[in-house]
Order: sequence, then structure tokens, then C-alpha cells
Amino acid sequence: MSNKKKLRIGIVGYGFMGRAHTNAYRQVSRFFDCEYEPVLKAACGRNEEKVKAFAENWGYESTETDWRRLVERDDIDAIDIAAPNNMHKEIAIAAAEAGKMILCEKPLGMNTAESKEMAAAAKKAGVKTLVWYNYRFIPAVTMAKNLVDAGKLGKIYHYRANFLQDWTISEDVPLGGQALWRLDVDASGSGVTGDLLAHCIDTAMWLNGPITSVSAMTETFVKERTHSETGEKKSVGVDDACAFLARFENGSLAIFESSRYARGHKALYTFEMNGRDASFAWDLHDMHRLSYYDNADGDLRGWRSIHVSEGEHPYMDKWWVPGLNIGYEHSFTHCLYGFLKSLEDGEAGFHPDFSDGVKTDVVCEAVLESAKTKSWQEIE
Ligand code: SOE
Repeated sequence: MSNKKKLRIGIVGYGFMGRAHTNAYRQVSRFFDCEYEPVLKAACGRNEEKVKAFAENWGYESTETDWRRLVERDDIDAIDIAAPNNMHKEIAIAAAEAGKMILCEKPLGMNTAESKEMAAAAKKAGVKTLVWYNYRFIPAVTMAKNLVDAGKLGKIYHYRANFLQDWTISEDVPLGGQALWRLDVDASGSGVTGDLLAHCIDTAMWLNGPITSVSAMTETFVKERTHSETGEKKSVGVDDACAFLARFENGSLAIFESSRYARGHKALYTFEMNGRDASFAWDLHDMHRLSYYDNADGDLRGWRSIHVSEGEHPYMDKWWVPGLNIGYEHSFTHCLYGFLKSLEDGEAGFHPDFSDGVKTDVVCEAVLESAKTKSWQEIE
């Protein structure tokens, strides 16, 4: 048995994110050197048969069908919330009150009020928190952050990002239920704004600092869908598409766009940042590459396509050899590695934590309010 400290995980939810998080729990100690090793103690879900199958497949020692029991177990150190957004607050507050660390999917809450309550409960309990804004931990995105911090771009003038999908174009796509809760506003809180633009906003604020004002428009193209469990028609309350302008505290201007009706795009997350001295751009579909333009290159000026897979990098040397790719799933392992390192003596606090989750939820809520009132919204 390894002499590592054990971090005993209880996870709520066994869908897409339940798998992505569990994969990270299983991989992190095999590739990264940290004092703590996750132990898959329990998986929790309402459907006993399905959660037992999930636990069997991934190696959780036990199962629960009531998250309240899970939270109270004294053989659990950390609660992972991989359940629909409308469950985040209740589980997180109960977990904090039980003294558990909390690793929560994004967006943190259904709205700013919820996420602030969650952050306050975690702070009061003095428990460590993580929000799974995984895209920060893709090597090329981390390199972008390093370039900004090194001042390579100079004064920033522009930021632009989009996150485009097309999976909900058909009117036949139902809403609600395990896979389709994202279309049910009672479970999700919002559509693309809290689901996809939340990623774009988190990354943007991490790279470019606070957003001070937004002006948005949203649209719900399919107004009514059938609920996948009740079979009843339900009006659709989520934003299918959202575009907004933003100003950053550093004076730069930004354009953000997201849609689930962009025919042909499955997960086109891109961003570009333009500074006085240099610019960079990134595309999830070519996730290892950072496009970079440095005005100081003189006659050699031009957009470079840097394949970020070697060099002084906190992640890549732990996997394979330079030039070989990793994937989307590795970003969750990197995010978890950062959290585990933060548990070690003397290590800095982890980000993104619940305080970061609140900041993103504040912007998301301002975006939705702006679209509703057709007015600019200041971000306090
Ligand atoms: C939506 O389809 C989704 O799964 C988001 O919920 C995730 O956060 C994003 O990373 C991929 O797309």
C-alpha cells in the first residue's frame, strides 16, 4: 500500500461529469507526485441500480441513494458534486456543515444568491473548495496565462471568446432527466450562459482580470419541449443562444458568444486576446496549440502555432514525451492535481475555488439581466 495520505471521496452524480471527475481521481496519483491520494469511497445517485453499476465500473467501495447520508459519513473527507445545478447549493452547504472539502461542478449555483450562500458556508466551515473550471488546466491555456503574467502582450485591448454547439437544434430533443437537465431551467438555472459562457467568463477573468460591465442578448429558439420523464409539454426557459459585449477593468473590450444551434459545431470553444505587443488565440478542437503573434519578431513577424507539449510546464512532463498529445480528460486530472497540491503544507490556496465560482456567477447573472432589460449592467 502507498504511504500517501488518503483523500476519501464521496461523489454525487454518475453522468458525464461523474465519469470525468472519477477518471481524474483514478489517474492523478499514477502520474503526479502529491502527498494525497484519492480513494473512491462512495458514489451516490437516486437510481440504486445505475449507481451500483457506476460504482462497480469505476471502483467505488460503496454506494448511497441519499446524498444526505453520504455527507454525514465519517469515512468521507471530500464531497464531489457532479449532479444537476439545482442540487449544488443544498449538497454544498450540508457538506460544509459536515466539515467536508467540496469539489463542485460549474456553474457553482443556480444564481448568484445561491453561489454566495455556498461560498459563505464553506468559508464559515473553513473547508477547502474547488470549482471544476477545467479549461484553465489545458497546457496551452496555462501557457497563455504564463504569457499574460510575464507581460508579453503588453496593454490589453481586446478579448473575444465563443463556445458553440449544435445538439439542441431539433425540436424533438426533450428536456429534463439525467442527460437533458441542461434544457430544463428548473434544473439548470440557465442555458448556454451558465453552462458554456461560464467557462468562457472564468477563463477570460483568469487571463484578463475583472469584467466591469456587460450588454447582452439571448434567444430561445425552440419555445416548448416534451419533458423526458413526464411526457408533458413544457415551455423552455433556458437561453439557447447568448451574445454579449463586455468591458474589463483594464479597459479592454470583449465579445462573447455561445449557442447550441451553431450547426456543425460540437464543442467549439475558442478565445483570442489582443495586446499592444502580442496576441494569442486558442481552439479547443486543437487544444495543444497556442497561436501566438509577437510584434517584436520584426521581419519574422507572423502567427506561430506553438504545440504546447514540452518545456517548463507543470503538466506535460508527467505524461508522455514531447510531441505526444493528451486530451480533454487530462484537464480534470490537472485541476485535481492543483487542488491536491494545495492541501500540502505551505502550498498556496487553490484556484478556481468557490470565491471564483461566485465571480463567474455574478457575471452570468448580469448577462441574463442585461438581455432581459435590454440594458448595460454594471458588475459590482
Ligand atoms: C454541455 O454540453 C457541456 O457538457 C458542459 O456542461 C461542460 O461544462 C463543457 O465542458 C462541455 O459541454
